[in-house]
Amino acid sequence: MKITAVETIPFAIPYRKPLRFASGEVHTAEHVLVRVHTADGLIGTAEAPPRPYTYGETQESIVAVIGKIFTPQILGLSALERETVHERLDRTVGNPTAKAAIDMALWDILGQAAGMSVSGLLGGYADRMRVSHMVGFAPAEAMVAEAERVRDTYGITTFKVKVGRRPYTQDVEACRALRDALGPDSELYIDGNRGWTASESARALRELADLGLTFAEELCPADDVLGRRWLVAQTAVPFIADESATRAAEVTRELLGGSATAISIKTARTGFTGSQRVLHECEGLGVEVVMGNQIDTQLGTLCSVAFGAAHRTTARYAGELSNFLDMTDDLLAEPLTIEAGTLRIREGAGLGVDIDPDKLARYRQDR
Ligand code: MUC
Ligand code: MG
Repeated sequence: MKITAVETIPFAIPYRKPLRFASGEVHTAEHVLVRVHTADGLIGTAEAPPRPYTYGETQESIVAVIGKIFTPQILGLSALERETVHERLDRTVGNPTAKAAIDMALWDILGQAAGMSVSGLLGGYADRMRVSHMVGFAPAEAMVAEAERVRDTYGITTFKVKVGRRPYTQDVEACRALRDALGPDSELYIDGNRGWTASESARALRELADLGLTFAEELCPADDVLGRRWLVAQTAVPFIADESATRAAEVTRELLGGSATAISIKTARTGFTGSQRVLHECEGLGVEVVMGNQIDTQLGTLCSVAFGAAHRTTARYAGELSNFLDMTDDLLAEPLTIEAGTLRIREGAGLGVDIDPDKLARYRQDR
């Protein structure tokens, strides 16, 4: 299982409608397909979705760091030597989605070699997850119409509402309209992508107090250290750290510093190995987690559900697994389907990824 090559293929697939949130907007999935090859002919596949405004990665930086820095350090290692692979990748700070894609491709290889699904290898807890849908910025009526369409078409009843606009009252109005339209049985939580100040967040949460929100995520910058501690101390709903807690050490800092009381786990940025470290840390501390979405394509979504369904703690809440629905197309030959509000893992060895060669030829940007 000696690693012989790491391929990086930038590709671009437009969204049917852009996703807008406080730290940016996405019109086209400009991601990188990562394929790790081994001497015995196995190929592990994953995707790296750059979020320039969140982590500073771009398609170009991912291709460069994998090609120039990471690949030369891991060529010749066995796919089984994951700890050594990580020791070498971790010499470089940052670049979370580039590292995560290599990690997940290695797990894909392990699964294929063992003849077992990655989800089974990781923990094998469940064969599916409940799905949560992320509703981006729009006028309140349009956000309600989207949530109702997604509920009626896919049976999804959990929604993460993007907030963080100014004035905050427009987000309060949108959340209230969603609760009124969806009724008490739907689950709602909010994500501010650092858009508000701590005091705006506190005011908004007071005005939303009767809506029964399940979580509030990253409402204000974690760098406003005292402001965020002050906010979290007075907040009755669990407060999720997402982009402020991208690896186990940051999770420790946010939780022990009192700036978060729950954690978003994204396989797109911590792979499977780092996500397990974060998960086990949270379990040890008794902190709840949610499987987040890095605006993944179906390939990234397959990785999220493989991890989320594998463990009891990640399977507890609905995972953010539906944003590929807004894309015009995808690379997977066999599309994912959400039914009765749930998404199943892929059975079969490894991740069960089948890239459609014609679609890859159409969307790749390096030829
Ligand atoms: C999220 O949970 O924040 C939007 C921006 C980003 O970095 O991830 C998404 C979803
Ligand atoms: Mg978030």
